[in-house]
Amino acid sequence: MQGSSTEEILPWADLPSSVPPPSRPGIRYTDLSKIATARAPTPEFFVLQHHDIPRIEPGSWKLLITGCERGDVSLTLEEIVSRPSRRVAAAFECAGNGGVGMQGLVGSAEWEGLPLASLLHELGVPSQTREVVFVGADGAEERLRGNQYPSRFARSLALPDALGPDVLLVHRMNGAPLLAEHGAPLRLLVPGWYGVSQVKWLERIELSPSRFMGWFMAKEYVTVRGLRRGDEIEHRATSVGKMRLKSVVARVVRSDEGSLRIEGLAWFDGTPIDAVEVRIDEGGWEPAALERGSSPHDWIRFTLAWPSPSPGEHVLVSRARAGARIQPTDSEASELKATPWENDGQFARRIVL
Ligand SMILES: Nc1nc2c(c(=O)[nH]1)N[C@H]1C(S)=C(S)[C@@H](COP(=O)(O)O)O[C@H]1N2
Ligand SMILES: [Mo]
Repeated sequence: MQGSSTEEILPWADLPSSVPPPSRPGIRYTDLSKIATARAPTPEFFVLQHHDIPRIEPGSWKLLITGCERGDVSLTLEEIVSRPSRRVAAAFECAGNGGVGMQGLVGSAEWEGLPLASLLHELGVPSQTREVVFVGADGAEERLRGNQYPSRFARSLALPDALGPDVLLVHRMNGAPLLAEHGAPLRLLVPGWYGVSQVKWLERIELSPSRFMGWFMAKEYVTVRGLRRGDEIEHRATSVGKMRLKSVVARVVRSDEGSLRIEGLAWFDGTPIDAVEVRIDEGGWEPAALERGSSPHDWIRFTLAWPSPSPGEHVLVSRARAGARIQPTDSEASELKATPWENDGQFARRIVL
């Protein structure tokens, strides 16, 4: 799968020759057609946040941890970086990813940081703790029962999820210090969860005996989905959490000998992906070759040779499989879903040869 310099990435017929610019400043899409390595280089990794990127002075920055058995503890960056760190390759997708940015709100990187579990065990977790709340430095006014109050970007995890071995307080990304746009000096990584859980610009971690109902847990990033209960359809709202099984065709490459190959990416919540299949036009589903990353949380690259395509327009689509799960068609995925979040449907691409 090593690309040589004479290989050509063919243009899609379903999008402009480059990924369209995002609607808000400070936001960047991953251009999936440029991903030649199993990992997106940091400059290609998408950037998204809901408020302005905060200015943080790393020298005066501190992380405050409240509600531990030791009481409230604050740590400098030096005190965090000097503790033993762990590296995890993990991909995450924004739960709002879809056609607008050509599926470009997804990325994969090698993250390095302090395992949250080791820090919390050091500081002591009181027995009444139900959730861990992660609070960023950025924020805006939030509407609560008719009134506006200043608030911070924040998300919570149930305690068992927060104590997962790969949940990290990240200070390095792809072997370099974390960049401001990705949450420097410290961000949370929760492998297998949608992007909204990966809190950037962390300033406070709270051990809490009660459920956290902040804006990005209970108001936004809430998926509404119809569930069939016998003859009835019951609508259910759930907070965006673990990622759904998904794959996308990213590009078609012409090798120096002239043969074509279809390449793409697939990701899930840490459950192993067994297969990715590709369908060309009205043909059957063909199994693609898989190139796995170094951890079950990394995305998988898939490749399928396309030996003798006819000239003209073609439609390419992929679907991932994991155990009994199959990535749904676009109409199956959207049929009972009333919000744009967790868009896991198959994504058909058009190309003209
Ligand atoms: N503090 C803070 N963290 C945040 C956000 C935010 O608005 N503020 N956005 C979240 C969302 S919705 C996504 S998809 C990811 C994007 O991470 P990235 O910019 O490093 O790709 O950051 C998450 N962390
Ligand atoms: Mo997101």
